[in-house]
Amino acid sequence: MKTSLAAALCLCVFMFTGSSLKPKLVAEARLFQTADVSKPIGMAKFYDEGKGKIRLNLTIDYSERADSMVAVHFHEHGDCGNMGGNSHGHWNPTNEAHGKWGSGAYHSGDIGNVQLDAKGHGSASVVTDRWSIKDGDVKDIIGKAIIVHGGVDDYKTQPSGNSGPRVGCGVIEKVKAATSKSHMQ
Ligand SMILES: [Cu+2]
Ligand SMILES: [Zn+2]
Repeated sequence: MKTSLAAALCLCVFMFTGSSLKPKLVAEARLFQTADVSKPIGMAKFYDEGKGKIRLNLTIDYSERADSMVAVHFHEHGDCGNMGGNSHGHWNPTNEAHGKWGSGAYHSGDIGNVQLDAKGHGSASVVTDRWSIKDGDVKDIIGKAIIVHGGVDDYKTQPSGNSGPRVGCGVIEKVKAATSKSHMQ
């Protein structure tokens, strides 16, 4: 009995002090429908995990796309105009071929396919050292666009996986230090 109480207290103290070490929110992108920019369809949150790694937690809530698979990539220009066309091609700081995340070759923003459920909800999470939020860094993701496609990425076709129309878009923006205390969600 005494041991478990001590263990519980210990865990409690650990969780309390541990909370300040949680990854810090450093950037985010609010995603909207390209056909109607008043309609939000998701959120990308980027956290500094330390040691040069950044985590993306992506959530999509796109009811019009329920029960489908959508492809997600970072595109090189942070401009969602012209139905996402202004974002141009895939952001490709390492000059690699388009492909599947984690495979031999892929673009640094090839997040890949995300399955949406019956309500249009889906999520993805990635931790990588391919991104940074440092000005002038070739890996800097700030100002890039995140495009949600209405089709499935085949991970093969160059240069963009034959992923279909651009149905959602958002621009990655830096989160200022004063508001970066929010915990991971
Ligand atoms: Cu794309
Ligand atoms: Zn790509």
